[in-house]
This record gives sequence, structure tokens and C-alpha cells, in this order.
Amino acid sequence: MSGGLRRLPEILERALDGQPPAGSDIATLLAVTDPHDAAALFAAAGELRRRHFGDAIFLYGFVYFSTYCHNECTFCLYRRGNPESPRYRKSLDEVVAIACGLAASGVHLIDLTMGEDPLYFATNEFDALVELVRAVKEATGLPVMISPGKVSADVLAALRDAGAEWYACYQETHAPEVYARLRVGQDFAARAAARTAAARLGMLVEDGMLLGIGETVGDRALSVAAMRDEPVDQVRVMSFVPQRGTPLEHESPAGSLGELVTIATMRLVMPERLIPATLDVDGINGLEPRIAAGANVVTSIVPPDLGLAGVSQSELDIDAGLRTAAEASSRLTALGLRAATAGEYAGWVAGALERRAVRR
Ligand code: SAM
Ligand code: MD0
Ligand code: SF4
Repeated sequence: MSGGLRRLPEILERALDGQPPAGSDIATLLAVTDPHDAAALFAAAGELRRRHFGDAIFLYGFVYFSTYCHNECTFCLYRRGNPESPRYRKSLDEVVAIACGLAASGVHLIDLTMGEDPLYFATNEFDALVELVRAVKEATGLPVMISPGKVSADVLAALRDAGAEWYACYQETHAPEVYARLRVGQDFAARAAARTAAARLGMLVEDGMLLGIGETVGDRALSVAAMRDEPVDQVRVMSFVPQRGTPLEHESPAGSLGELVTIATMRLVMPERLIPATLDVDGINGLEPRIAAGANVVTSIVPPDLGLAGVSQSELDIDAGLRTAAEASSRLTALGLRAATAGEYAGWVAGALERRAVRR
């Protein structure tokens, strides 16, 4: 056992005692690979999740409504010019119908996600997007998250006024030199500033990091600490999944242990924040280990047979009907947990919005 890991029991005990790991202890946790150490880490993370959220898990419906994009992120299937990318753009009526179906299936939030679609970005004209948010909000009555890429504060304010409670925009890595190889040609500080602007406007915000894109454990620790210090309410980690037709196509996929260890570390560092268990990396079989590592939101629930894609797994488990609220709920029950009620999630959002308003 290395010197760092000898400290593990002490770090976990302190975290359970209300002292979140900080400084070099974050990297110590992120470096866990031994199965016994990992099990102890996950148990502590699960206990902290239980204290803050009980046995209730939130469910997010995912609508990737436009896969057109002007950017060239090296990790992404949907980057501009990739002939292998499925391209489609759903109409407002289609999106509303999809969102209503998701709402009826029991999800707690609708995540409206798009590439940086030239339809809006080329003309800097986002009125149609604002109308889309308004229509989905009106038809479902659910909290709405918008994942439009990097947009201006004015656009964010209009999206907020149309009913979007949440803005998701992931930095991927908080190490600028790693970022430069991923989000080629996209300004590092401007992307982070979009999140800050959203928080100042009183929106809830999500940031996220990717694993397996050439980062070190130190870079991962930098991301966890950066997200802790940002005004963000939901913090995500996803393993990079290599995509056909992209510059990183032949990289080897990140093993899943790193993502689980990162979820658990984030739970210890930020016990009260929302942490996704995405179905977009390992499909429905990825739910159980991520929840066991301390996640409390199932994301990337996608209705089957509507021609909708995931992001990192464009097809896995979608048309098989396994990325559904019903399937997620039954997997949660098997873990002794349950899908939250709509009221529980709406209550959490209302409380978070209130805290955000006070901090402004
Ligand atoms: N286009 C918007 C943007 O980039 O902000 C929103 C959607 S984007 C497709 C959502 C996120 O999916 C990215 O920020 C990235 O974290 C994740 N992602 C994309 N491709 C991925 C891949 N191949 N493996 C893992 N995660 C990926
Ligand atoms: C997910 N595939 O929830 C989606 C996506 C965008 N806000 C979320 C990465 O896992
Ligand atoms: Fe476009 Fe988002 Fe993919 Fe980057 S991650 S290429 S911005 S869809």
C-alpha cells in the first residue's frame, strides 16, 4: 500500500464527519485502483448520498434535438464535417411531443441538448430556441435544462425567461492545455464565463469533466477542485468513448473504474450537489455501479423508436427500450432505492433556485 492510500480510512472518516477532502487528498482518492479501497470509497459516498437525498434518485429525460454543429471537438461524433455522424434536426412540434412522452413516463426534468447548430449560431438568432423552451415548459410543466453549447448572457437570460431553470455546459477539463487539444479553437475562459453568467442570472448550472482524454490524475483533481469552487449545482464525469470518423477514433476507451472513483470522490468533496449516473457510456448496465458509487441522478433517458441519438453512445440500448424511466426505476428498486416523486425534484429545484437568488 502506498503512503497516500494509507491515509484512505482517515480521509473517509473525516468526510463522514463533515470535513470534505481537500488539497492533495482529492488526488489520493482519484488514484484509488485497489478493489478494497474502491469499495470503502463507494460505501462512504453512498452513505453521504443517503444523508443528503435519502433513497430518492432523480431521472432526467434527454432530447438531443439537433445534431448539427459548427465546432470540431476532437472527441465528438457530431463534430463538423464528420460524415459518420447521424444528422437530424427535430421540429418544435416533434420536440414537444417527445418531451410530453418523457414527462408521462415519469422523468423529473427535460434536458434539451443540441450541437452548436449553425441554424442559430451562424446568424446569432436564438428566438426559435427560446420558443422551443417555452413550448416544452408549457406542455410538460417540468423543470427544463438547456444544453446549447456556449451562448451569450443575453441568450441565457431569454432562455431563463422562457422557463429554463438549468444551463449545462461542460468544460471537459480544467487544465487549459488539455482543453486546447479537445475543444479546438474554442476559448477556454469564455466557456467557463458562460456558466458564471448563467449563475449570475439566477439559473442552476452543470459543469462536467471527461476521463481518458490524455489527462493526468493531477488534472482530474484540478477539475474536481475547480467544480467545487464554481457556482454549479450539478457536477458530471463521463468516460471518453472513442467515436468513428474523429481524430480520437483509435484511442483506447477509458475503463469504467476511473469514472466510478471520480463520482465517489465528487460525492465526498461536494456531498450536497447533484451527480449524474449517465446511461450514455455503458447503457442501462452502467446505472447500478454509478449509483453505488454515490451518483443521485440518472441521465440520458431516451425514448425508443423516435430516431433520437445519445451523445457518447449514439445508439446503445435506446431502441431496445432500456434507456427508459420504467427500466431505470426497476433497476433502482433492485438496489433498495427508488425514483423520486415529481414533487421531490421540483422541491429540490425550488430550494436551489432560492439559494442561487440569495447568493447573487
Ligand atoms: N454541443 C453542446 C456542448 O458541447 O456543450 C451540448 C452537447 S455536447 C454533445 C454534451 C457533452 O457530451 C460534451 O460536453 C461532452 O462532455 C460529452 N461528450 C461528447 N462526446 C463524447 C464522447 N465521445 N465520450 C464521452 N463524452 C462525450
Ligand atoms: C447525458 N448524453 O445526460 C447526455 C448528455 C447533456 N446535458 C447531457 C451528455 O448523459
Ligand atoms: Fe459540437 Fe458539442 Fe460535439 Fe463539441 S461536443 S462537436 S460543441 S456537439
